Amino acid sequence: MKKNSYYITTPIYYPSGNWHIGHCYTTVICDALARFHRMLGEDVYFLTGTDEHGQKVEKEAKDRGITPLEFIDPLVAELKSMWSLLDISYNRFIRTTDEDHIRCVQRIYQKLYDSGDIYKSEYSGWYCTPCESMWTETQLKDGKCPDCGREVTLQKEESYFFRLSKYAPRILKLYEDNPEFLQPKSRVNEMVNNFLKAGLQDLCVSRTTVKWGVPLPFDKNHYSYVWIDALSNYLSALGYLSDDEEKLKKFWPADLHMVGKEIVRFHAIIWPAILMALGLEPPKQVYGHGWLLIGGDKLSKSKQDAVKYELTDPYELVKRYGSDAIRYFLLREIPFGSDGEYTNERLLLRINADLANDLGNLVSRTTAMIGQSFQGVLPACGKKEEVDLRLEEAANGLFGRVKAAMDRLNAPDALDEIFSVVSKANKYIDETTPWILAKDEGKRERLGTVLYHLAEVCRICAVLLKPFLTKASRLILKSFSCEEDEGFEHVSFGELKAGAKVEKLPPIFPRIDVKKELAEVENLVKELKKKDKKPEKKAEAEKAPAEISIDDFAKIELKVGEIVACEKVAKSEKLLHETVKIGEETRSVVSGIAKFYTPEEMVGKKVVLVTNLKPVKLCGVLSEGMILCAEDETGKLSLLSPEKAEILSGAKIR
Ligand code: ME8
Repeated sequence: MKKNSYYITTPIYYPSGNWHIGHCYTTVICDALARFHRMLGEDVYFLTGTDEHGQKVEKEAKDRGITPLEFIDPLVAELKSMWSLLDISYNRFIRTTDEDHIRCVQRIYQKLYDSGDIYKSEYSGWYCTPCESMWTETQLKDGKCPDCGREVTLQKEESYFFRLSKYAPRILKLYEDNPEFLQPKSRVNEMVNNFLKAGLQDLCVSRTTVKWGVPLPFDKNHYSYVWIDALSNYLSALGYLSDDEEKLKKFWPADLHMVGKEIVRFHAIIWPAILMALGLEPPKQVYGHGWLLIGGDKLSKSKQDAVKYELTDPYELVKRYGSDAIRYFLLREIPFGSDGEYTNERLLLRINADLANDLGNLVSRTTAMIGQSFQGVLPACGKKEEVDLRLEEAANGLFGRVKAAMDRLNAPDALDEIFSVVSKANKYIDETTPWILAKDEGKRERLGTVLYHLAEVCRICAVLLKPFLTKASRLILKSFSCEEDEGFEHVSFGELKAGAKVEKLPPIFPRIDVKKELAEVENLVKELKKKDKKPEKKAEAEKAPAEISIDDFAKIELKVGEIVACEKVAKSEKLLHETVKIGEETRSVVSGIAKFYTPEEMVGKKVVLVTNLKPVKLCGVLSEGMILCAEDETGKLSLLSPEKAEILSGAKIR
């Protein structure tokens, strides 16, 4: 039975490298929760990391002529530095390429195989040879490969399957018996109606074509399915099936898997089924949060390019406004469980209204007044009036209200509670008018009482803000000579001792001129976009094949051909079917140039062809060669032709 511990996880991130503020959302929420639970005195294990295997990485690395790890390592370093900028206090950063993780995945597969939950069968799908990809019937686009548009062939492949179908009734029961298991409620309906009601199909959990994965212990030709590999990180990090399962005993079942809503299905159906098969308890809760939207769609790198001037790069945002401001925006602005729109303007308005005006002003006015009237020494609290008691009561009840919100995982509500007390304190300044009291020597005790109340509210709010604003909270506590590592045992009014040193705190969140800043950001985004384009070009250049020898070149047979007939390929907008005379020979050739040449224009042209390519069928038409074209930056195509028209077809190109 686990006690006084809290195990919280983020999903492990794909090393995409195109990090944006949407990526920070899950991890910042988890960090606030992890810090909150640490301050409650619990033993917290906060796990995050990277999901590094799979076809995409394998291909990206291959295209660049480097190993998958050479491709991934710098991206992982980037992600770690992003977490460090945002003050993310994870206990472990796990990589699916870590040795202990790989070992654990293999043992999980073996255990499931031994118990009969993984069995060998046949997977049939549509295979695209050039892309080396297998597709299901529904994934095909007009019956062709959805990636390259080429013909696909029906193939059967030997694969291993996980008996997911067997677990559907138990998963439904899990939802019924544990309403807290999957939150928010709407996600349960999605899972039940879209997947579970119809019954589940067994899941294909091995690949032979993608080799950048974990080899299966019982069949080395097969590699793990990426999602089983990825989900297992939640157990491998605790030493599951290793010699040391101490952490597992302490932290499993996980208290919370926080995930974006698009991956709830994996966490709330496949994952509990695997755990049931392994004989382990399911996690206590899976929470599917909403997305940061931009222009109404999920913020993603491609969307970011389409929407003009929103700055979404976490490094730039932290550099301009500081990590606290970014954390605050993410934690406060997006209604928890729902989607929320991201714009630079909303971010700046939040910073100004809450952080610069409300919190910043309260702290700088309080510390400045104690400096001016009491030489930076905290005055004693005298006789309390009604207005003081009201503020004191609001501050005293604050911890309970914040905790209740955090128990519901609702950081926006928790922050709302804290900032409502900050507002009350600012209103208290207006009501008690300390600047007038300061002018009257006879009101000195009253002034002391007012400033003491303000100081206490600042301190209590700072303690409660620690999980959210990691830097500002420390600065505030320090200015009141409080221990920076003060925990939730110090949230009652009256702890500050008269005579304590109070240092004047300059504005912790300077006010931003929104109009000016938005104009600057627009220019910055334009600059960043230009820079962004360059590396792409460089990557293209890097992708260019390395030098080849004359022998390599000699392998390509190039000849002049004359087009004697040409027609459009039925059901294709891109393809033309040419009949090409090459010397004595006539060949059928298909080319993707229908957007640039009509069939009539093509007839009679002399062109250059690669004549020793393996024949393929494109849209059902045989192609026995490739006509060469030049392509400019806009994507326009122009045929290559011999400069002298009298050159005969069949002439060799050297
Ligand atoms: O899904 N708004 O990784 P990932 C909010 N490797 N959250 C967003 C977001 C946005 N606009 N864009 C991304 C994976 N995220 C898998 C997980 S776990 C065993 C394997 C969030 O890099 C997303 O919802 O695509 C997810 O929680 C996290 O970023 C990582 O996404």
